[in-house]
Amino acid sequence: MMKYAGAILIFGALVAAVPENKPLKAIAVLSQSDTVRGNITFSQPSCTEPTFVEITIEGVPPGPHGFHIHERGDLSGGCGSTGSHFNPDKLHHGAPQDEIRHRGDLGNVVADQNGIVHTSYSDSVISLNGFNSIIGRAVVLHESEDDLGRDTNADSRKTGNAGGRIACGVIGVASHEEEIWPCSGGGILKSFSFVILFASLIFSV
Ligand SMILES: *[C@@H]1O[C@H](CO)[C@@H](O)[C@H](O)[C@H]1NC(C)=O
Ligand SMILES: [Cu+2]
Ligand SMILES: [Zn+2]
Repeated sequence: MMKYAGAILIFGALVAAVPENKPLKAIAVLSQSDTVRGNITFSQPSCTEPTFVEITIEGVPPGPHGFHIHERGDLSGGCGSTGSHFNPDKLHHGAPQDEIRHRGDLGNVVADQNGIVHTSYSDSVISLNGFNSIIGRAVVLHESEDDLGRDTNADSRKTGNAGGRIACGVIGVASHEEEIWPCSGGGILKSFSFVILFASLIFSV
């Protein structure tokens, strides 16, 4: 019995010693435009924390432009084949701050007089892990301003009337292999390891 307890103790200690989660990182590089260039990076410090979004785009007509995550990372037909706003919860279109919004609703980005967008913020609705992860979906920059669901016409609560799609990019993994998606299962194994560790401590005395 003592022999097994010792082995279990060592196993438990090893699993419990697995380092804490590293931030999950993703990137979308805008394409499908002759003039617009842009990098959008996403970083989530842990499985449940808000996702930090950093947006750098150039070559954009000055002013506000709808900026969303669309459901498909399919650029086979250009930005047109990325589908609708990412909306797994089947809610209506809204502003990023709204309780009721599409998961993909990131509102607008504003280009300055030089056509540059440079902004960053945290969003607690989009996630880089789990069932509703945005990995593999697409970022889309629109021609017009997103009305954030505030207009009276029917499309306002569907698309925000943001107009044509001027550039888009697929959201891909940007983490190192050893940092990859520790959220699914890792947490359970880790908490279970403490139970084993504790049990083996009791058995070994
Ligand atoms: C996107 O990232 C690449 C690589 O870091 C960089 O060379 C390029 O200038 C960036 N594009 C924009 C628009 O910031
Ligand atoms: Cu859109
Ligand atoms: Zn929407």
